[in-house]
Amino acid sequence: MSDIGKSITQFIIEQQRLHQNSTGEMSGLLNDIVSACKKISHLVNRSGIIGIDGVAGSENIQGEKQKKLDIITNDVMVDHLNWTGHLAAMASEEIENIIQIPANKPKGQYLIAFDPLDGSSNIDINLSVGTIFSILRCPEDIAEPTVEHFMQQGTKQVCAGFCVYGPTTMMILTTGQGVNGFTLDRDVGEFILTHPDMMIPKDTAEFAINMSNQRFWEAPVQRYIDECLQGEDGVREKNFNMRWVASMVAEVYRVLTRGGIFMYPLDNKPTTQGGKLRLLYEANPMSFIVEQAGGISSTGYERIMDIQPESVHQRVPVVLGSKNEVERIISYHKKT
Ligand code: P6P
Repeated sequence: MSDIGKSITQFIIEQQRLHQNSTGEMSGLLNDIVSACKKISHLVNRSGIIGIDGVAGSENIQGEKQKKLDIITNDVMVDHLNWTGHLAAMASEEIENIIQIPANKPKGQYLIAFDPLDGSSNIDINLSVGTIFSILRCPEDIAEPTVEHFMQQGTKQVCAGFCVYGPTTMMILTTGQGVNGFTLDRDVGEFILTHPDMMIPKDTAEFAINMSNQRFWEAPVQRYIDECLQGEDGVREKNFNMRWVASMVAEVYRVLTRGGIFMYPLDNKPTTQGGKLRLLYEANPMSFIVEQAGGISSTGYERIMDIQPESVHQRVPVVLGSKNEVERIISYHKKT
């Protein structure tokens, strides 16, 4: 019998039962994240009505102008997660240092890194935004985790997910046994399994890249995009479509549903700090999901989930999506 229609709460608990020594901590943490994302969905949907859209007048550690919702959604994540006893510490795109669990609250065995509202530049133009999260184990017997405890390769993730606040609110989740998509049923306030076992088509004719950076790209990316633009008259012998939403959650969800390539490659802009996207709470969780759905996620030169992180807000180039297409791009990088 299909699992479609099953609630995310039931799904999480049944997944837990697949692991014999499970303590239920992960299930508890995931349910806390689900509650936070439901609250964020509500706030995003009402932002214009209750006056929390627009800019906050401040900058984050990234030097990016913060939206009011960047700060509010960060607080929602922290307030939903810092008291439940499942986490040892948190890291957020919006906060420079790691976030400790309050001394009077119980600690748990997991670490979480999150981007509370990815793509927030889209808030005021009513395009999709989302929350991305990555869950790691905290090394044993650590009373107060430090940045060093977050410096784990993406292969060490025990769970990754994102919630996309679009025409529908969807939660996409992996714990290493495939990728499942849940749609928020607002009438009952529960995420319902609508997209079980999501798999990325191995081939595609659709790429997503910010073309305004073209003059800054390295040769392999220039070559790949040029060939796509030549279409059926060129070596690819087929025409390509292009999308760019400027919201990674929307791009990755599209890739999960119909295939494609999403690229934010290295460029030689003076302001570039090794890439645009952040490793711990954007590239790694999305890479875990993409690989679990049969795709590939690379910098062009190496598998993203193999990178040894060196800092919380470290940036990396990202090329992810349909297996055969990413392999072609990787081959172009190898030839360089
Ligand atoms: P650009 C959003 O700020 C983000 O981190 C990703 O979600 C998105 O893919 C990218 O940056 C958009 O970057 O340079 O096109 O605004």
